[in-house]
Amino acid sequence: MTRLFRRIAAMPASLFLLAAPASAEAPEPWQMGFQKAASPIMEETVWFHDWFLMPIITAISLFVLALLLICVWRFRESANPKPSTRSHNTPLEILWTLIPALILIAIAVPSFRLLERQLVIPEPDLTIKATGHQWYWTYEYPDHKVEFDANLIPEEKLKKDQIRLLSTDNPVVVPVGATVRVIITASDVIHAWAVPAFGVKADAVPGRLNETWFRADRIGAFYGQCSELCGTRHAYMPIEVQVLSKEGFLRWLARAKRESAAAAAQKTETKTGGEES
Ligand SMILES: [Cu+2]
Repeated sequence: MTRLFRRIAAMPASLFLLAAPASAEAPEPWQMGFQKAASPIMEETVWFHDWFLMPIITAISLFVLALLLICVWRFRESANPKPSTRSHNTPLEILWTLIPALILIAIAVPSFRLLERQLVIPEPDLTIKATGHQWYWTYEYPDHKVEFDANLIPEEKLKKDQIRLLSTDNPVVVPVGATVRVIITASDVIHAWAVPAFGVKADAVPGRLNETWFRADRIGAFYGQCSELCGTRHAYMPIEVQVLSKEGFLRWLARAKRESAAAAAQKTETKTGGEES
């Protein structure tokens, strides 16, 4: 706990100023691209996809299309009553093997760099355990003895700023700028914990712990969904992450601790009460 305080206090003030306007990152109707990045990993993912891979594959597609059109035109039957019998061309074959291999290597370098940054988890400020159930998520903050379930808010109970099929009754809350490690598992079948704006998606497998991490770089609400088909209500177990200022997070944490303690006390009470009767 004190370590978390210290880590948060040590973060540059600019981080909190930059993160001032609250935002919500959720899918929009007819959305074509990614949601706006809200973590360093997602920023790099967006760069890799939009500004690195996309130009390369567009150029390759246009080049192949041009070659095809040239062949169709030049070697059409009417212009070539007697077809060529040429079968191969060694220099050309070496080139069309070597050049694609070099392109693939050029793509692999930033790709593996990104993969490494996703998989090697930096020293976390906060650890959250997410457990998937049919069909809701349980969240634990093991260092702070906080535990709660997050269920979908039914359509008829939605408040003004809540989003249909995405808002939950108990969102995950994290401080802005903190490195959050998420430990992911499931109690029944395979689910997957995913928040697109953070560039995070990991399978929740019963009996196994998966790990991922994110660092939200702005305040706001961020939404994701279970991303592994897990049964009839798979579409109704969303993920909502509220990113708060460090003070807001600590206030929330104090309240959540009290509520978790009260819930745990009530549980043991009903348990012992049930044994007596
Ligand atoms: Cu699911």
